[in-house]
Amino acid sequence: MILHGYWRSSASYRVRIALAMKGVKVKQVAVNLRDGAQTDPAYTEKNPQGYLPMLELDDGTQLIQSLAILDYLDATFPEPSLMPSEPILRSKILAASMIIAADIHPIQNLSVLKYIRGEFDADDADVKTWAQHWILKGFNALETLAKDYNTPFLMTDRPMFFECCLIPQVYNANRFDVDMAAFPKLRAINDACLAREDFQLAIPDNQPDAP
Ligand SMILES: N[C@@H](CCC(=O)N[C@@H](CS)C(=O)NCC(=O)O)C(=O)O
Repeated sequence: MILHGYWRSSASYRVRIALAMKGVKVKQVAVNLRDGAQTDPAYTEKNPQGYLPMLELDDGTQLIQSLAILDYLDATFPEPSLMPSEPILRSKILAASMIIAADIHPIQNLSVLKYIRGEFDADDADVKTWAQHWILKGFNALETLAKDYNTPFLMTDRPMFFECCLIPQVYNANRFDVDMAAFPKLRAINDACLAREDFQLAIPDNQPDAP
């Protein structure tokens, strides 16, 4: 399998975590977001959306959308599972993951930030205020949801689907200087995950294309 990704792409980072947790080795191909390689026809003919990541299977099948890729990996390499089997807990973990993947991350994606700079004259400070606003809103909701669970990870005793999404989003929050003081549980989850060897394999700085 080939993972088309970028060291700093948080959606690629989600997939790298899942692969590392499951001990699945893939070839990594870097698509340099800073150079705009995601809009190059060589890439968009594989992924017309022009976003990372994309997982190319050995038979050439191309899978896009990080959460759909996590779902594929979980179905194909079931151990350790990323989702509990109990339907309510499963739904709650998926909902928490979507707070990140559907509600926080898309509005501070590279192309969105480029758009607000270009169309609305946003400068670096505006962009930072914008990103911090949406990250704080989502993290507030997650910290509140976490209060119902006395567990080391969001709602479970080991990292699962949600943690594949959270740790890249915290990395992203740090890039935007988000003050994490109000989120003790999210910080504890982040620390516990980053203390693990599998999460370390997936961190941006440990990728072959990291400068
Ligand atoms: N919902 C998509 C989001 C993918 C996405 O936004 N990827 C970013 C990198 S983290 C990207 O490729 N951005 C390129 C751009 O905005 O031009 C997923 O989860 O895979």
